[in-house]
Amino acid sequence: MTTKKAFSKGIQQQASWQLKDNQVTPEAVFNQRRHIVKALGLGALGASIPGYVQAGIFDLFGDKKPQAQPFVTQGLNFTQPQIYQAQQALTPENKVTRHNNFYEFGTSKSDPFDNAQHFQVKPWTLQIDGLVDNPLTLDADDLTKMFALEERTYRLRCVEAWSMVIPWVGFPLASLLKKAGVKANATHVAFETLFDPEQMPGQKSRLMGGGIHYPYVEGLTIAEAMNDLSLMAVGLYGKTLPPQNGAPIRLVVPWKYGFKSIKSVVRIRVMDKQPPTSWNQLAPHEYGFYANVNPQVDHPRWSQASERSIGEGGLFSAKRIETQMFNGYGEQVAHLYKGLDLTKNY
Ligand SMILES: Nc1nc2c(c(=O)[nH]1)N[C@H]1C(S)=C(S)[C@@H](COP(=O)(O)O)O[C@H]1N2
Ligand SMILES: [Mo]
Repeated sequence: MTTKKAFSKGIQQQASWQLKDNQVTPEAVFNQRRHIVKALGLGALGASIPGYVQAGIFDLFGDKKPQAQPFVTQGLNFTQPQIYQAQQALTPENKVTRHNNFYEFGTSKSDPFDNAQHFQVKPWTLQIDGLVDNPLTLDADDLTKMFALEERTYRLRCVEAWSMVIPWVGFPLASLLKKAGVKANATHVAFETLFDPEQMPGQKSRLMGGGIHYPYVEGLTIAEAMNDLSLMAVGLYGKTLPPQNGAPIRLVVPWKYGFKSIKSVVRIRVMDKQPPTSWNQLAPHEYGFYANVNPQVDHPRWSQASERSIGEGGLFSAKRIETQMFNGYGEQVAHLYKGLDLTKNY
């Protein structure tokens, strides 16, 4: 699979100066912010600037006042491969970090920001085991140092029919799996989020946690996991992830509904059968294992033909855009599903 091929609609090669007028503003703000950060002499992409300072300077349209002691993010070093740079307006950072699904911290969109600012990401242990030659145990520093980091802008399409465009920083899941050495009989990869009810109130009560049986678990086939698009993200907007977005490390699978992109991962297990997945277990007729974005297969309770683009369309309403098959990444992933009836295997 070559990365030089022309990409489908979603991520065509295009220079930033070719962006249409109506696409320019949020990205321009992002780039301008980088320059301001540099001009202030604050180091690589805002290293160690407390979130509230950044919010105060840059997040002009924030919905609510930040907490007194917000989580502090760190600047990251990364390359910017051309093919994964923004081809469309980025969702403003203050929407990406204030409109979240992270049921461990509560079920409303503002709960993760409100309840996760004191989440501990150090020490952290990420274990890679199961059907591998060399089981790995990564600590907090390994997460950002063990693999070369890249910035990649991906669309995120939630099954609830809203979407964002997010500049992630991370490394391919395949790099990690290759380092561990996947055994020949492996067929699937299972992922697990931290279980720590003391820090995650949603894990204490069924009401707070939306009925999910914790820890949150997800899974991919080996071929999906090895696809170059599958990213282990450790940052967004040039800095380490804030807790509400899945600090210190989360999966991002941009051609699937957002619930596959599991946050705050502590374990990755290579298996020889399909692992159980949280939303599928809770409501199997509504959420499948594959969960590929598909505008032709409606959710039992709503249409999947279009989506609300968060941050676009003004203060009180989001612009509606058409949903694309595989969220626009068909050229990279459609071959994975040859022969599979995508109207049934949702
Ligand atoms: N552990 C865990 N991971 C999770 C979720 C969750 O509730 N718990 N929500 C998922 C859903 S439904 C979506 S849409 C994305 C949202 O990611 P974001 O908040 O970074 O945009 O995270 C996914 N990962
Ligand atoms: Mo979602």
